Amino acid sequence: MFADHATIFIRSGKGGDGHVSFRRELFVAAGGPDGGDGGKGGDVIFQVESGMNTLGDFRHKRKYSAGDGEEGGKRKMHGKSGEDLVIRVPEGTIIRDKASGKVIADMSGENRRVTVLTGGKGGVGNMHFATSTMQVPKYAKPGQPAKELTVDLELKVIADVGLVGFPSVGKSSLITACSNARPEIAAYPFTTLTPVLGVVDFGDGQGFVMADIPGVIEGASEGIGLGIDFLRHVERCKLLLHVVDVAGTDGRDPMDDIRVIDTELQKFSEELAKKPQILVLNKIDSLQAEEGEEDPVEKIRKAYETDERPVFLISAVTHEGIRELLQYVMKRLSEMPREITTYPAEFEYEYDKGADLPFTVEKTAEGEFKVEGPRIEKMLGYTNLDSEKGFQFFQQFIVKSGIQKQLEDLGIEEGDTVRMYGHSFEFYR
Ligand SMILES: Nc1nc2c(ncn2[C@@H]2O[C@H](COP(=O)(O)OP(=O)(O)O)[C@@H](O)[C@H]2O)c(=O)[nH]1
Ligand SMILES: [Mg+2]
Repeated sequence: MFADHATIFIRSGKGGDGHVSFRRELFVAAGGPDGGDGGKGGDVIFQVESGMNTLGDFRHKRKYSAGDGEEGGKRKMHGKSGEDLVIRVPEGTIIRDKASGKVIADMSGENRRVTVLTGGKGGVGNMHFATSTMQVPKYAKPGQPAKELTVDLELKVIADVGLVGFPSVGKSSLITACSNARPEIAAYPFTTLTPVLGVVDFGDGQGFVMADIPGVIEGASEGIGLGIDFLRHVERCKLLLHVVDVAGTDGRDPMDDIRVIDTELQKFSEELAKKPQILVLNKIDSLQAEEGEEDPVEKIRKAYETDERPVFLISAVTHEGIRELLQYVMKRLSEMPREITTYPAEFEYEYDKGADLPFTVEKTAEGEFKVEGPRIEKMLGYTNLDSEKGFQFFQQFIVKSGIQKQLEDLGIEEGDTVRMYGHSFEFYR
């Protein structure tokens, strides 16, 4: 089946560690430090690939990692940088942080190439640590850790005009008749499984993009069948062409069809239902006036036509009426703002600088616990526990770092004591 969403795991490259080494020269027992810097980790970059129109590739591969930076070397050798990873996506893909649902980037409009995770910086080598008092530094800075994120990808195609309607009403035939798109056309439902975009060219750089999406079936907005997955594609369209089989092929009742599609759009979203719409009555070439029955076109006009939703008669087979329809569409579009709906970025990667440093949590006596390690030392070093803000930060740290969970696993109770580097706290949830 067509994929218009996917969940993947992305990871930028770790920075290479700084190197520890010393110059070795003839007749010199121990030269100065000459350990070089680590290379930078690779970035994870998303890039729009024209012509790509599904997220299908992401179903087979779910993990994406950029290259790690290499460690620095002897003789001040700089470590090699890790390779950037470029992930290609169709235009209109929205990248979200899975945990929070926040938008990281909407790959549409100006956003053709976006760096989502930057690689870790390389650590500096021991050559930078020599001072007059420390001439043989045996330490270098480790590279920054990799950044990792699970992201949801969602494709909402970008088109000015979207076709909606039941399967087999002639949507694919219409887009074929008026654009460069060549979707499958068949007498049975569900032939169109991927959204197809076509350019309707009016010459002189004038024109618009039309999207053919799979037919909406009854109950689509409740997730029955395929329909609902596809309705989201027309959310960004400026105008909907609601295509109807006015000839009532295979016993369809066009009056019923219009009512059902209207309710499905309404149920999907208020916004979709309110989008400017044109009722396109297709297959007028095979319309047969039944003896004694009211003309279906007249019936539809009476029941559904309004100033906001005009009715057009066409035949996607004989092309009758298509010119007039397209000219009207152009006119309506020209009255609308040019921009497409894009989603602003709202997510920023929170980089926990000490996350790679270790700590330990232990029970030292009945009702007494001790937490220590470089990660705690570092945090206490930059946190002022006497200020309200500082203390709030400290409390969040205890939860976020997993310390609280570990204390609870060790059976801590309210009122117990927790010691950290000379501070002692009473534990409350
Ligand atoms: N007579 C007639 N048949 C049409 C017309 N448009 C489409 N069809 C036929 O209706 C069937 C479904 O068409 P298709 O474009 O695949 O419908 P979709 O499912 O809405 O994309 C095909 O057999 C088409 O040949 C039309 O204007 N007149
Ligand atoms: Mg189709």
